[in-house]
Amino acid sequence: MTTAHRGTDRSRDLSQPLERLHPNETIKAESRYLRGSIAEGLVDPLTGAIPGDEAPQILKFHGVYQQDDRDLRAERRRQKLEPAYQFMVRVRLPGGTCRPDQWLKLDALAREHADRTLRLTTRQTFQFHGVLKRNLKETIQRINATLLDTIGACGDDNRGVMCSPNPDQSAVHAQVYPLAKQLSDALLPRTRAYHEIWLDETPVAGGDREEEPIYGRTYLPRKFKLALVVPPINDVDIYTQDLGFIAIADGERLAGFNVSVGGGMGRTDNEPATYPRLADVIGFCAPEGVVAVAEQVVGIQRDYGDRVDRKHARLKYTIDDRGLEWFCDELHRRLGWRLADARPFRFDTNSDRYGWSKALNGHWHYTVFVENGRVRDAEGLQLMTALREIAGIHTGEFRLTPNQNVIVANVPSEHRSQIERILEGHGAMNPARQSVLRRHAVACVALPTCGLAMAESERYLPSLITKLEAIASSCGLERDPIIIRMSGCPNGCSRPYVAEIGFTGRAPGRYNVYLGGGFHGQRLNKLFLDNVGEAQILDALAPVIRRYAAERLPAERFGDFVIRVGYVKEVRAGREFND
Ligand code: SRM
Ligand code: SF4
Repeated sequence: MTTAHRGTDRSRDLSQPLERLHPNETIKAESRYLRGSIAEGLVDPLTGAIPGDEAPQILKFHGVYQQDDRDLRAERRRQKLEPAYQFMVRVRLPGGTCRPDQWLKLDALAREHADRTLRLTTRQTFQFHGVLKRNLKETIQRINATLLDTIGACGDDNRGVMCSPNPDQSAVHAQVYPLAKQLSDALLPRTRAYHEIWLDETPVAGGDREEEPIYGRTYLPRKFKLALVVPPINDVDIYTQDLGFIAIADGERLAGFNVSVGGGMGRTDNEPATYPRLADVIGFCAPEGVVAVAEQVVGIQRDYGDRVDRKHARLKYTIDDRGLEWFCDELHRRLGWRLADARPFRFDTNSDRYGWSKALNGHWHYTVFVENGRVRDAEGLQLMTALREIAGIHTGEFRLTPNQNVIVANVPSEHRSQIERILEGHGAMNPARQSVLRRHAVACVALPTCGLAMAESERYLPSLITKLEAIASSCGLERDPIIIRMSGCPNGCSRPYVAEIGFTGRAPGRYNVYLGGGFHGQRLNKLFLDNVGEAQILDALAPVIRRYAAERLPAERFGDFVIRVGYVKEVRAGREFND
């Protein structure tokens, strides 16, 4: 299959005067292909920030966010000091897989230049928090020295490509994973800016006249996310992705992929024109067609995505505004061929299976529970040390999961007991010790690093879960999973709008509560409580959970139950979310 319509620098932005567009469009257009003033800002001794309004925007394309420690904000202001500037660095890790030697180097970096933690994200990668400006360049250089990088991990481009990480589930996994890397590389910005700024590559003569064959000089209107999934485990939450490839097996052979488009979580409170949306499955393509489909979907979004209003700029709105039929016609026209009819598939969960599981090749995988993705050493649980020691002896690889856990993958039988001893010695063995609610919970980072957080998430969900556990066990629900996700603001980084119970932060200590998401990510939830504190949350949820225990039908999931008995209305499309 060929790519009949490859993108060139003919983005819709070039046909419109820049002043009518969102200011970020001017920043991108004038950045000389993502150079901006980053290099100058890095050596400015007067501030811990990279100064200027544009540099932090361009920095994101390099996988770096300028942040400040929000725990210190008020005190610093009182002392008339600038905010405690620091940087978050996100690694590009297609499919969430890395080698033990890479783990060891990232672990060392986290202890030397970050906050002595490794943060595993909901898109299967590592984040470093708390990196100071003076250490930023060395941090990125050392990530590159591990043969990983950070380009395209953030910004208005294709983000980290996700892929179901459980290689033991079927022979098809081995055929799907390489495509994650291939897609990530195919959609990478081509500018040499990254190499010049961070890796001291000699600037290309006339560097600002580079070509970006896929993106053009203003890149995409907004971030773009894609994932590959292998049924029956929807761990990547395929319906929340801008573009999804759902593997279809023919026995042990990968026959191809169903293609899904138009998923997204982000919304803004009190702005009903913004809403989460689940992707539509639009057809089937052979494995050889995947890169072409991705390039053309990105091209459509580049040319038709909204460059005026960033709250309306994701692919989900392009599709809802113009219609799915229009989108499919445009895709087929650009491809020069048509997707075939979608094939049947089935999901049964979007969660991880913890502990040991046996792979088809006779090796073993151990899924380690990492509460809310934070790998650190704490009293009674030295997870960071345990994983470092495992990395020191492990002959397989590490796979990060979209639920913020890590799989010690491909362990030969003879190494099993050694791995167990290390985990046991550091309090990290046996995830079954955790309650079933906790094992199915996800929280975004939020405070103190996230500049957009309105309420706590990662630091608060564990204690809320303890209280919900007490309610669940008081009515005999100790063994029944309920998918719980919390985000510190409505942006939805923990994908809370597909959770059976979703929380999003409104203000310190206050949350919206959503009920009724599908157990395997197949349905959006619906607002149940608006802007409430913990006491109201527990008062309102306790009777719902107790009634679920008493009145559920055989095998009925919590999300289905709350709709059947009328706690919330079923949401069948993103546009119904705010009704
Ligand atoms: Fe996210 C912005 C953290 C996955 C939707 N997200 C942010 C920022 C960078 C805040 C900012 O812009 O200043 C957060 C940095 C916090 C910090 O201190 O680390 C942040 N997002 C995260 C992570 C680390 C959450 C986590 O706990 O794991 C995840 C990193 C993923 C990665 O490795 O690339 C993360 N973010 C997601 C997801 C889930 C997903 O992609 O599967 C979503 C929902 C899906 C989607 O995009 O629709 C998500 N993040 C957002 C949004 C809302 C986008 C929108 O369309 O409205 C923002 C805000 C924005 O872009 O303006 C955001
Ligand atoms: Fe920050 Fe909001 Fe994302 Fe949480 S959901 S990490 S608070 S942007």
